[in-house]
Amino acid sequence: MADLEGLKQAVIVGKRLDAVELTKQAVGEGVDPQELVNSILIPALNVVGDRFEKKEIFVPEMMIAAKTMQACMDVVKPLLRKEAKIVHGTVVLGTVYGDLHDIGKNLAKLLLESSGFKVIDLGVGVRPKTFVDAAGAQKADVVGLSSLLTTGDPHVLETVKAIREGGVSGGVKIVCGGAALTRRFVEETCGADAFAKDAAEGVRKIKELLGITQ
Ligand code: B1M
Repeated sequence: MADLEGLKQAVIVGKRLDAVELTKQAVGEGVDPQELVNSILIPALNVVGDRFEKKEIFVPEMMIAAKTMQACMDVVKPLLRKEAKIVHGTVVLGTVYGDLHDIGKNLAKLLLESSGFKVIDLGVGVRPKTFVDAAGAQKADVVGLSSLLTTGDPHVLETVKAIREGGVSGGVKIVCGGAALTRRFVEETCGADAFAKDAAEGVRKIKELLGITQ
């Protein structure tokens, strides 16, 4: 039987080979890959975050856990990726300036692509002007911002303002996600169109904003 608790612990303590092996076993035994990400891999990183906050572990251990999670994601990704036949629109996606976290952004990208969106991934530490330029050049329907650090709040605010004032044509929509953000901050303070608590909500909100019903 799949050792899901063992997998979670392996990610938490950063035992990469064990974690990859247990991931392969789990999906081999029919555990739903999306469920594995949502119920085991992401919660494992939440434990890592809590331990970091309590100063029980430090940046190197957090880094090793993140790399372990990413190695597991490499196993799971091909199973999550669906070939979408329709192109619903273009999303320019990136992590805001000053922030190098990308696991959540990459998950959002995977799910968007599987749901029929073309995604232009600007990477991490993206300056407001880069978002504006890319949204204009790609004729984006949506800009997706990811922000994991509280210190990133001003950058989210500045990016939303730059996009709104930057003359990006066609009323581009802005959707923000990431652990540091709240619905209230995103939708009321920043004036973005929607907050997404997870990647699935990101897809749902984007479809809603673009009036896509399939
Ligand atoms: Co960092 N880190 N980290 N970290 N890290 C957090 C975010 C932190 C909360 C940990 C803690 O203290 N509990 C804390 C921030 C505290 C705060 O600001 N309030 C923190 C800190 C402090 C730091 C450093 C400053 C530490 C230091 O150097 N002293 C440093 C910052 C570096 C920088 O960015 N400039 C740092 C570094 C790192 C690592 C490099 C070691 C590593 C990142 C590796 C990587 O990303 N490649 C790391 C990690 C792994 C974490 C935690 C443990 C896990 C983050 C993660 O990947 N979660 C994190 C603690 C936590 O979040 N509980 C922590 C899983 C991921 C799937 O969730 O990104 O929220 P998330 O994405 C979700 C949704 O939010 C949403 O969908 C995703 C999937 O469902 N979503 C979107 C996200 N973006 C979206 C975009 C959309 C839609 C939905 O657009 C449409």
